[in-house]
Amino acid sequence: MRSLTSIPLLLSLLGAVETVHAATADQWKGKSIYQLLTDRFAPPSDTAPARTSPLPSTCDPALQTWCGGTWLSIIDKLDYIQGMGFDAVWISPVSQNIDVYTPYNYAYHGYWVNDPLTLNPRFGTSDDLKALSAALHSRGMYLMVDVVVNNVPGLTVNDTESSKTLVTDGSRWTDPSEFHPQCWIDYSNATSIEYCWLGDDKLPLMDVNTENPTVVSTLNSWIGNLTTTYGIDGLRVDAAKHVPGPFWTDFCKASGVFCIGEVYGSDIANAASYQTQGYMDSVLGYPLYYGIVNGFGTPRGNMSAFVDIASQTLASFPNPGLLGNFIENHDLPRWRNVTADAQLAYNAMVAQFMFDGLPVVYFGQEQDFSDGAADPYNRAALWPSQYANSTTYNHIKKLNDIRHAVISNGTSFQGKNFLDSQTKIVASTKTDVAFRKGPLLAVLTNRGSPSESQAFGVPTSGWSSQSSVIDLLSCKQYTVGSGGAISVSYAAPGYGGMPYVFVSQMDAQALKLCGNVGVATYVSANSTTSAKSSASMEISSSATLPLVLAGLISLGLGAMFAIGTSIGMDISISTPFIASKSKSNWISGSVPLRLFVTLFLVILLVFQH
Ligand code: ABC
Ligand code: CA
Repeated sequence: MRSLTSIPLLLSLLGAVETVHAATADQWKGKSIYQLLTDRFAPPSDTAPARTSPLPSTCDPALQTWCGGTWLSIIDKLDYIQGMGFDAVWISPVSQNIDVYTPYNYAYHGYWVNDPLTLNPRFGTSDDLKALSAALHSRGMYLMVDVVVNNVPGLTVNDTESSKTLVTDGSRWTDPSEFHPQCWIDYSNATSIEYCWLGDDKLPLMDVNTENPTVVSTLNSWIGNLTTTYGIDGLRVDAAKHVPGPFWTDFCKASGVFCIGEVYGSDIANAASYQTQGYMDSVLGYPLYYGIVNGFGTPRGNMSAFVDIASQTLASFPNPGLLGNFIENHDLPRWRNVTADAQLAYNAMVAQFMFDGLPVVYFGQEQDFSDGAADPYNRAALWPSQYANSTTYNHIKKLNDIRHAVISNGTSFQGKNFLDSQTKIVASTKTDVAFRKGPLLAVLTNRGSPSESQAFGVPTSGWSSQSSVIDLLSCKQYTVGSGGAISVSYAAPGYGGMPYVFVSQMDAQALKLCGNVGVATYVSANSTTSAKSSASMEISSSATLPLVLAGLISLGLGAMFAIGTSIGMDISISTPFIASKSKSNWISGSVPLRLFVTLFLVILLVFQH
């Protein structure tokens, strides 16, 4: 009897636990986020019927109209997102939009919110949004919702006329006191950015008076309700730079969850002020985005600009680990529209994932979508891609896997783990950059796909000379050269300017991302050219015979050196195995030691054969 009465209580308690799923900045640390537009990510299905009728026969982004995606249809494709290793999904704004034809067509994107307090019926019902939230949580994933409070669409620049339209449109704000007086934003003036209007005279985005006490209290109690009702874990705050900062401090506190703001622009100090002033937990990494565009947007682009922006970012943000790092979004050109070169794109993505911050991948990036130099063409539906298991999909999976593995293993370097170590740029040239974050060393270039018999030497990798390291992207093994130098090759045909993510061999074994990379089981190199011209050593298990020969040659060389040095000759020689920038340290070792090591190697290899 007693147990029967407690069942409903238990269920309601479980329900409460289910909906109250707020996540703090600390809990978001280390997560990676998939950004999607609800209308365009997944098509209607039997379990997710369309809520717009009729739908266009094909989803042409130029039409700027609804294509049928809903909160329920997102659930259909969560395997696809989770399969890439994402921890969180950021969806379009969930609130009611104007539902009329405008000079820019329809509000399929969800940003023309006219009532934050009501859900957008085009995307589903309250139960549907709860279902999406529950589906994500049951996978251990987070839900991030985009929120728009700065502006509401007006349809006319005339304040009084606007008020009338707003009433008939069902707008939350209708009284002129709830808006800032009309003026268009002058981007050279900080006050204007906060108090004037976004949009244009064809579709004004009326600036909400975020100092009006009624507006403020309505918004603050709404956001607290929204996050608890739907179990929202984080907010992407639209147009954050257009609202005076102190408003956000209270709004984000009221939300009870992690807030990441959109501060669109390259001004690092301005973006950093959101963290330093405590306006919100973090911002999207617009400055770093411009850095990546400069550094990796064009072959042999401006790597020093990347290094500059990256260093300033690290110096200016109190918590760069919470920045949202992206290389495309619904307002920007597709990355593959910026660059057609696959290796450049791969390098940019490694920067996005390995730098301090939370990687944010915009849906379609994993399918190399390249149509879309601008809104609305950068918002194509994903379904024509058939959710293919593309190369880039797998690259992203690999990068997420690397992050998960180092985070869950607590892999550390000099006593600091991945999340607690700040990115440190350790070397750069006009075309290359190497940065360390904890146990990982990313070595990137903007040379592009064509191969060239060139190498990039990182003089001090942080690892000791002669130790073994693994590139987690190719699973190839390298030997660190003298003074801790690592040098990478760009000579592999078709793989020219490839990226590298190194980890010590010992850590690689623990991470289990490259099979068993033990001392005796060297991973086969897929290109001998890269091994030869590479400054570093790669040993293939199928290449024992050539190695025996190499050993014998070395023995000969060793003997030559022994004789040469004993008769006072100054011999300097560079072998194909040794970093071009650094000379072999075993060549500079003592003669008996050299001979002994060579002999030992030869015996070992013959045995193995
Ligand atoms: C509509 C049509 C488009 C048409 C456009 C004029 O109107 O759809 O076809 O071209 C929503 C919709 C859009 C819609 C707009 C306006 O509303 O999604 O489709 O465009 O009706 C957020 C959202 C965005 C959303 C809104 C509005 C805000 O992400 O999707 O748009 O709720 C500014 C805002 C930023 C806003 C962005 C679109 O506009 O700050 O919040 N995004 C400079 C400024 C930025 C400015 C940016 C673009 O231009 O500094 O503040 O963003 O206008 C660098 C500089 C930067 C500079 C860039 C361009 O160059 O360092 O400072 O940014 O070098
Ligand atoms: Ca404003």
